[in-house]
Amino acid sequence: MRGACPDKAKTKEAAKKMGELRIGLVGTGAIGRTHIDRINHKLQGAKVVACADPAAAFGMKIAEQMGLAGYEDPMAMIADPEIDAVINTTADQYHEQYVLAAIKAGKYIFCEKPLAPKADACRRIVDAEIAGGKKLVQVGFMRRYDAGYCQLKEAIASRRYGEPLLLHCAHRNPAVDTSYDTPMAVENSMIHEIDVLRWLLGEDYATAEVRFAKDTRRTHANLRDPQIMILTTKSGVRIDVEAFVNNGNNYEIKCEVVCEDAVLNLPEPSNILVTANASKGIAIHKDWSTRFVDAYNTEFQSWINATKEDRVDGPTAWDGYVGQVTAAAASKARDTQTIVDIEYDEMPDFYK
Ligand code: ISE
Repeated sequence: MRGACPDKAKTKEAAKKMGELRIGLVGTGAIGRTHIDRINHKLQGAKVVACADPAAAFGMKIAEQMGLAGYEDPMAMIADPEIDAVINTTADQYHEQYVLAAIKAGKYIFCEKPLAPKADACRRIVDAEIAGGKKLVQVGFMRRYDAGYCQLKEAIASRRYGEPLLLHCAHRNPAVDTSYDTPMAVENSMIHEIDVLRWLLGEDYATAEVRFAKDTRRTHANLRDPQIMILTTKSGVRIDVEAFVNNGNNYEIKCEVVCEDAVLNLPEPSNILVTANASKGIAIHKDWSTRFVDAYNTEFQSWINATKEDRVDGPTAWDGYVGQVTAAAASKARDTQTIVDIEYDEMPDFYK
């Protein structure tokens, strides 16, 4: 049911007059609200004019607080002709239904990672998009927009340092809460490495393996922490990724690419060096929202621009599918403590 009051309807009208993309966002939790704020106050060419949440009352409350049109039913918002494009920041289990609804409505949709929690659900999205005959889906793998990863990609692609041979990576969070369990290290955290390293190297994976280390004293009964994921690519590049999500210190993402003729390291966005109280210090990142703030801004500005130009130019539904097939293989490898071969369906011409 629609819940827009007249002045909020005017917001949509005003956005239309200015030639701005009118976005409806489903999933009004913290990340969704951050994206509303970034689009409405920092970026150009679009406004989030409406929102909804699977928990209808919560979505309506956020709409009221943020001055947006609220919809009790997210499906009604997605289908509304006043909405040009959709952002999906719901919990993972809701992703598929809203992405399929946007495809059915012929609207561009940005879906936060993962595209869906299971590979078969991602494949259904891929099939629906192909059946609709038009690419509409972008997945929120924001690391592809990080300036440091872009520099690494350019350096690797140029081959001026020879072939990449080995990658040593780390994904460290200061702390996670007790709802974060062992599978989430792959499915929620290292899914970023699964996507961005495949993009960096420009090739798919062949095998996955996950091993545990000695557990930190900070962990709990449902979480083995740290873990190491080992991937090999089809051409034989070997990658190790440490996930240590209760490191007690900082949010730190490392990526070292060992090439034949050089070692390349991912740079971090720098902070000022402060001299005070008889010491010198540089503030560290405590979480991903500050570490990747520029990447998020670039990602959404690029999505807005491409959507207005009637195209998708970021990570596709196919990338979302490949990510989940890889994550499923890594999860199986962890549960069986074996090395698992990764089998993807053949890439449809539609995505080539
Ligand atoms: C979180 O869900 C994210 O997506 C962050 O980017 C990641 O670094 C963190 O480990 C995840 O829990």
